[in-house]
Amino acid sequence: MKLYSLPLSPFAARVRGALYAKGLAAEMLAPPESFGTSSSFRKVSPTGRIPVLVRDDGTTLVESGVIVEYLEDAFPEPSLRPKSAEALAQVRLITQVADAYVMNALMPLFALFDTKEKDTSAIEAGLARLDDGLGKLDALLAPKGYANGERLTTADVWLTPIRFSLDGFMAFAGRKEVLAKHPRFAAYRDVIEGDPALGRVWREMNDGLKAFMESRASAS
Ligand SMILES: N[C@@H](CCC(=O)N[C@@H](CS)C(=O)NCC(=O)O)C(=O)O
Repeated sequence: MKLYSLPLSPFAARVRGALYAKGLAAEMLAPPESFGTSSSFRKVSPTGRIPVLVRDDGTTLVESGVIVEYLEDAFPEPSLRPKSAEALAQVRLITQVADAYVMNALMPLFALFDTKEKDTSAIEAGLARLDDGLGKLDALLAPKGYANGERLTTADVWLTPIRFSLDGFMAFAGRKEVLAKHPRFAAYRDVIEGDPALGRVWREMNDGLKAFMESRASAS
């Protein structure tokens, strides 16, 4: 297998997390320059986006959620899905809430802080939305350990890039207090660092962030 991926892409990071946690080998491929608008890349990725999984027969699959579920179905062991229907629903709930209420609140905030003239009312509204999302997520996390308790599941594969992006946001915006009311997700960073697969994803994203900041600094 091959995976079109970039170190800092949170969507590609999910798939890398699933590959590493399952012990699956995949060659990492960087997409071409301007892949989002490249007509030749559309032959590989109909959405023009990464991640793209290239199977050994050359067929491709896009959308991080679909790829992670495909890996689970095609390579069931070790499983990242809990056995009981109730626990699996909880895992899916965590991933859905993390995406819908945390990731979707977080991403616009980067743009709001990345301007000379700050729109303070939009920032305050955005921070309130993020705080609400973090509260919803924190309430769903297990009191300690992985997102759903003792075993790594697809929920952890989802949460790792989100937790990384949140750390990046807190540093970028100088808003360390964002996690103050959300102790479980605050402590979750230690879970990531203590797990070989999740920790690897975190370090790769960190390397990607450093490279991004350096190229941004040299361009300005
Ligand atoms: N829903 C997609 C989102 C993928 C996505 O937005 N990837 C970004 C990289 S982080 C991308 O390829 N952007 C290219 C573009 O928008 O032109 C998924 O979950 O895979």
